[in-house]
Amino acid sequence: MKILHTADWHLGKKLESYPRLPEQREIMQEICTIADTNDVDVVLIAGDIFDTFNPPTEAVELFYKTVKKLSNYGKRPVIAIAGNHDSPDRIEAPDPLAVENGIFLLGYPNSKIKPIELESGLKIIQSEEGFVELFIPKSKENLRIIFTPYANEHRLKTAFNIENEEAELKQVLADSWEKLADKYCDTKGINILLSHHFFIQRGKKAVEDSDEEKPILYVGGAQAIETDLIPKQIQYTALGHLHRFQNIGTDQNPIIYSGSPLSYSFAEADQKKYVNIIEAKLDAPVQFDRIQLKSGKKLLRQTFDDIDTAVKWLDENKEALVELTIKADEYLSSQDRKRLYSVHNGIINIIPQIKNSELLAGSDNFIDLEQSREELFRQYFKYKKGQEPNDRIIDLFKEIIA
Ligand SMILES: [Mn+2]
Repeated sequence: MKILHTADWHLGKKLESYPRLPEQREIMQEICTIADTNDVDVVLIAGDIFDTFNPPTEAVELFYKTVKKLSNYGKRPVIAIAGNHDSPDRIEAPDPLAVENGIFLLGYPNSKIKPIELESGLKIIQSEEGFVELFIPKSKENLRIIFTPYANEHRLKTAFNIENEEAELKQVLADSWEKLADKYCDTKGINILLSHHFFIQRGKKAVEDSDEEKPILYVGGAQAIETDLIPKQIQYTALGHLHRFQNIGTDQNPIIYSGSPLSYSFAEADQKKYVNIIEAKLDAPVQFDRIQLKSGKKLLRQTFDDIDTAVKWLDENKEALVELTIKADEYLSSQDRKRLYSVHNGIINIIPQIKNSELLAGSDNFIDLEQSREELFRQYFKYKKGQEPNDRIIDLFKEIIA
């Protein structure tokens, strides 16, 4: 059975105010083509389909068109879960229509797919909250999916009927997975975990990633889930959330973030983007081969000492989206600013860095804008309130940013 794993489409996302929808249209087409040319049997989308709870109409249309193409009239099932950027209700809204096309949209950890058989031969064999077993017509094999869309603390507690304030949520999740795996996941089918949460290897510090996506799940939700909590029957774990492709499992037992299909922040500027193609067999380790995506603009960050060099470089990199840092003795004049913008349409930010200004001499007015947003917020808070923000305020700030 061939499975395509992708995640973090963030449809509707802009880079500052620069719209990425044209690139998103291209990349969606590229993913559809990859599914076709690789003769994929199933598509998994591991959350953060949209960038916001209320995405623009064009983004919603693009999503529906894309999953319809991917599903190939119900012959190739598409299973998508909500991420922390998605509204679970919105994700599930088109459900009856989607199901008829073999598209299964899951918003909550306790969502359930109704049994159904399509003309294509696709069949839901059995299902319960957080689990589905499908018969895949093309490969004639059964696929079991334990799924956990993103859920904050409140959603998790509601989904699992938890009243105990102290309950450790990741343990609740792990127990539920184990129960489902023991009940359904034997060697007569392919067994997959599909989730949008933040996973780490026990004892290891979190991998460095895009500053935008890491810390948020510490707030309220299940916190970081150790990978050894994944049931042993699971042959492949398809994750969403981190934007850089990474395997936090092993070759034998892959636990993979497929990453986003486009670079969505300058922190991802140097990343290559992929979808993962998994070849799964009964009772054997899966094999996988990531395919690099080609569409979309490059994100480039560059620092210059003078405007002439910057202009020349901009002219040579017209197709990229760029963040410029200009080191100068004085603040950037409006004339220089104009000159830069006039040679390039994709300038997202110009960050002035003053080298020798009197402003800086012995004063603490200088703000280093290359610091993280959290650090900048800390400084601002201290400046405004005269004291350090406490952990609760920092957590709240992270949640708002997310
Ligand atoms: Mn996410």
